[in-house]
Amino acid sequence: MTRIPRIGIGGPVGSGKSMLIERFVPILAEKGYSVSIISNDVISKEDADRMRTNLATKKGLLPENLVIGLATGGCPHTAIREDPSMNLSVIEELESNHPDLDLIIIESGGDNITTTFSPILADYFIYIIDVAGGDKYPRKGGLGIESCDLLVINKIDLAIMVGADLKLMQRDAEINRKEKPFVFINCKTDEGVLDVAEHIIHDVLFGSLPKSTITQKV
Ligand SMILES: Nc1nc2c(ncn2[C@@H]2O[C@H](COP(=O)(O)OP(=O)(O)OP(=O)(O)O)[C@@H](O)[C@H]2O)c(=O)[nH]1
Ligand SMILES: [Mg+2]
Repeated sequence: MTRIPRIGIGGPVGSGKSMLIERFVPILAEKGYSVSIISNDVISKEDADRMRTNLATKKGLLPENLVIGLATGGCPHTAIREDPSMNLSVIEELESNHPDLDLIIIESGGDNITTTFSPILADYFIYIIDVAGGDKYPRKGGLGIESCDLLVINKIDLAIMVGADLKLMQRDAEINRKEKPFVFINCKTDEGVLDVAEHIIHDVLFGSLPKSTITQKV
């Protein structure tokens, strides 16, 4: 069976995981990549429902069968790290029913700064924080911030309102992440979202033409 590349997106409650997905998936779609989303929530399946019926556009982000909601219960990191079996069984089904997919995106339920994905589950890890949590977070570090492949610092529009110093966040991210990348974004205006999409294309999909393009050529 084809193994479809997977990215995991984690971060604190409300940092913008779902909204980031909602913003970059259309960019990938426009470039011809076909994706599926597994949205983990602790109790509800609200985020997945929202992606199926995007209120802003009145149409779903993706066909309904490509957005899967999982209500994992317990601690969100359990379902993406300690025991990813729920997610893995959904992936197995996707790989068997939709072998032409280019990418599977797994959103974690909102968690804490020690969040990481099991390498069995995700090939690439995006950790997203927002400036409203305080400009201390890149400095405080934590497994998520330090070990992720791409750190996303969201809601830069709110910096002025909460007194967050973006220059300080940049300096601390550079120190704590060594050479690894990070981007500042604003999901409300899409500022920086293209950078995230380009990281995904370059780091995860690079070298693989969209399968839809390949199919067209055959
Ligand atoms: N001002 C502002 N608000 C944002 C931005 N990104 C997201 N939000 C808002 O932040 C709230 C939480 O966004 P979500 O995308 O639901 O966050 P999440 O991380 O998926 O939340 P959980 O899955 O519940 O942990 C929503 O009300 C968004 O509209 C941003 O860049 N700027
Ligand atoms: Mg969400």
